[in-house]
Amino acid sequence: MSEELKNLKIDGQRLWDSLMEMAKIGPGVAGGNNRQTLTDEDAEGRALFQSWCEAAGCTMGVDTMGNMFFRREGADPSALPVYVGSHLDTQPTGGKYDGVLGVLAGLEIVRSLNDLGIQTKHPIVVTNWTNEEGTRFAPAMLASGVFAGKHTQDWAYDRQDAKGLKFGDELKRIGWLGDEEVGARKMHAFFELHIEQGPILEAEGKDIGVVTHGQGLSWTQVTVIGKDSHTGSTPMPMRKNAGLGMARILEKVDEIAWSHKPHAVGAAGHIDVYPNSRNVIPGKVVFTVDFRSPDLAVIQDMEQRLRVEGQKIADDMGLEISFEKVGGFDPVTFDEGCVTAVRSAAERLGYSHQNIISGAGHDACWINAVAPTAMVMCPCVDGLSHNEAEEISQEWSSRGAEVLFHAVVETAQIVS
Ligand code: HGY
Ligand code: MN
Ligand code: MN
Repeated sequence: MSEELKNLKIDGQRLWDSLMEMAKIGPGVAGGNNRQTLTDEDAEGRALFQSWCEAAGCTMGVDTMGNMFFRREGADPSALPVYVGSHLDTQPTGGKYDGVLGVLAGLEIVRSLNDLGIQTKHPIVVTNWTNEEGTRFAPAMLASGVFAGKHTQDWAYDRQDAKGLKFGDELKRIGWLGDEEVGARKMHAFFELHIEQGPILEAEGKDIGVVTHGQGLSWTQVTVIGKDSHTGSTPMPMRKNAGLGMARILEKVDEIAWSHKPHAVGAAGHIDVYPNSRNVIPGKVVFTVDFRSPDLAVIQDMEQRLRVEGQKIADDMGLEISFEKVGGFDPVTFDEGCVTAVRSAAERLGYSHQNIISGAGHDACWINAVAPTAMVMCPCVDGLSHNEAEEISQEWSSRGAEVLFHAVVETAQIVS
């Protein structure tokens, strides 16, 4: 089998051109992308992806969470397909490669198999998972989570964005509410290529990350209530400053994460201050604390200490506080067989590689619960992501896609 795989090459320039073409849809303001889930820009990107996949001979299926599936037939149509993909939605100040590289590398595999006239035993299905980012509608990996049975569809449909628009209504509005039952599809395996979104591979001079595990994630939404009052005429002892309460709690979040160094991380990326007026003491703040670690016990300790310390800070300041778990998943261990397929592909191709734990969450973290799953990572410049300046080299994208190609085709088994 390995001999046949040796000459499997993708067209790196075609993949790069497709990345640049997709990047024109939902442009950001600083060279990246703002193609948030279920926006008109997301719909435009989906339509472009659909046109490319259908031009490559694939047939489309869409489920009731808007997940898109493009099937390349196999020699044995009854064999469970090998799925490969990621997400096309971006952060509001996102990069051109986060998620998109994994989806378009899946398409490049189909295009390359067509060029090479290769048929695989198992069908291959290229996938775009809806709302991986979880920015507009929390939590992250929402649609792959419903697919894996982690959330109900009704709960997902009710998720609201900052303007009070509901996920289910927006999915219908953009015309991507499919008819397939979500989660009904069964997989032989799932592979996802993703940029590392961290500094390790570039610093170590490695082209490929063989992702053995994914760290766990916890999102706790904290609401602190004080009292709106005049910033000028309210004496200091009389203030009930929710903004100050939040600041003290966020100091504590940083301390808690550092107490579990070197792996744990903690911060708040989402912060809403009310009334957010220059001369009003904030009477209410709502913010989401994002804790992560490869160790579940550490995540649970950080969550617990946030509640205890946060309550103490609020009590000392005469503030009210409430906590709501709005997202999270346990650390994952990817499938040994699929991880080995990734590692042996990198070895066969002669690409430098190392094992790595994913710092970011990915759809693969949920799909791992319902199918043998593994990820391939490529470096990104300065480890930067979730920033419009996110950058990778064309060589990194080609090598990551080639390793993905070998792992997918080895798992799908070449028959001719
Ligand atoms: O939050 C995450 O880790 C992913 O980028 N959505
Ligand atoms: Mn991503
Ligand atoms: Mn992301």
